[in-house]
Amino acid sequence: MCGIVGIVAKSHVNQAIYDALTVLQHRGQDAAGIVTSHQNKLYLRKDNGLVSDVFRTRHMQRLVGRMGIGHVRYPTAGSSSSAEAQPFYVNSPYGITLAHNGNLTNTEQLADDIYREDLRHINTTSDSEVLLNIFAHELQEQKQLQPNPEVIFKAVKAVHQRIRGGYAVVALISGYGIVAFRDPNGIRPAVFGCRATPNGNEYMVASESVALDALGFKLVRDIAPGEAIVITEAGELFTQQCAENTFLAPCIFEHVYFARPDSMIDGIAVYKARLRMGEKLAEKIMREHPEHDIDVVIPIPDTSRSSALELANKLGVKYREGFMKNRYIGRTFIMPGQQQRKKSVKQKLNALDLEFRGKNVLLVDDSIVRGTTCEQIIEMAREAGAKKVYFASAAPAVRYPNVYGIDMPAKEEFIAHGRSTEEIAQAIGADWLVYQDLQDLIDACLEGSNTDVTTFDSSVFTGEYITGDIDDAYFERLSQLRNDASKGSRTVENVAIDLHNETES
Ligand code: PIN
Repeated sequence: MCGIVGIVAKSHVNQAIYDALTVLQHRGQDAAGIVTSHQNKLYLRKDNGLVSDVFRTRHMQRLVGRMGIGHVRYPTAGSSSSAEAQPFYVNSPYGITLAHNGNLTNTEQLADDIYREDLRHINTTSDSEVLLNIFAHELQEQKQLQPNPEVIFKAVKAVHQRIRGGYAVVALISGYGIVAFRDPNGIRPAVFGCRATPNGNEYMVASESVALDALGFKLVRDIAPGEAIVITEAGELFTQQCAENTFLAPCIFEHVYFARPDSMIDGIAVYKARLRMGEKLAEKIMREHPEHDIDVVIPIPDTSRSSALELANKLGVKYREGFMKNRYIGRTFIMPGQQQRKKSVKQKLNALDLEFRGKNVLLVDDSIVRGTTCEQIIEMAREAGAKKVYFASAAPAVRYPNVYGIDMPAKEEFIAHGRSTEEIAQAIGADWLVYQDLQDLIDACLEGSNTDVTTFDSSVFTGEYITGDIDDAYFERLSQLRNDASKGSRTVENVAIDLHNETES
């Protein structure tokens, strides 16, 4: 998962992009980068680490210019070496930098085509560098000395024809403006907004609307699936549909876990969707366990709080915060390596014994993926004196890999792999376990929303992939890339030369 931002303003954008990246930090904590454009020159700073670690005052001072783009990264493809931090840069044509959220599913084929047919060199294993080179090649094919909206839209059209997968992209063309586009299924989110100033309109593109809110930009709308927008340095906005056969099917996992609750995605209020997930889950619990003896509902912070609250209301049971979270520790889900994950659960969560002692508790989490953290948390609840520990997941069982940009383990590592709900309950040590039904999850997102969405990419629950190009051979390659053993070794291999980046000095 990654977060992207792009701003064209009337004054320097370095601070605004930095601020936006901190608001999008939940989307990736592995690396961060900003590039700005000033008097036809690009200024780049990127490195591994949190936004607050990557950008020091000296870096910020060098990031001059009234337009720029930024990125926060969690690696879904490629290695986690700092050479793969984004944005990426190519000098021809015009000087383009690009940042991307998502995952291309035909990267290998594209990399080969780029080398053989487009005669371009790829220096990393990142699909974003591939995407940038495809875009650059297609722009070059237009043979224009200066870019303009028409040639950019043509290039984006050609990009859509060549690439497959889920992607939300923001690119900065030196001295010209920024370009943003979203895949033909709108799998990954992207919005744009506007802020009026005495000197004219300023525009901003971001992964989530919360970044616009934080910077005082008014949400204009989501970028439509397959649509591209161009904002020139002078502040002119151009939009065009650039893909054929578009069909909105956004990623439902944004609502389950990834997006901030205060974001609106495709007309759906994430917070409201999570409240309704809790309601639906309560209804299922009442159906499956009408005689339940739950004394207290306790969320596993943070994401599941909203669902757990409504779940408790609907069940007519007390809601208590039984786990306190150390807010200065990163999300365990997105820390590479199982050992690291195991260690960090205890550092991250502490049980309040008084809320557990002698009680039958229902723990609520947004989802169960590997099942390692919930197993440890159930153990903590028992150590804190709980009599019985029940477990509810606001999402259905995760059984299939995500190929559109959410980093998930190989399917053998899912706790639900080859297990029934009862077997999973046993494996994680719960007295019983209830999963949300997929239709209820979908209804929770759609009900009461003013949205064009009719269906979601729910492939992690169903194994149905909307882009229609996912086969066993693809999974085989993915499995090799994603098991923890290979992730561990990836960080030391293939460290490419870090080109065009500001140095530490
Ligand atoms: C945690 C969000 N959420 C917790 C992410 C854990 C699965 N995990 C997905 C549950 S937070 S496991 O809100 O960001 O703090 O099943 O892989 O053990």
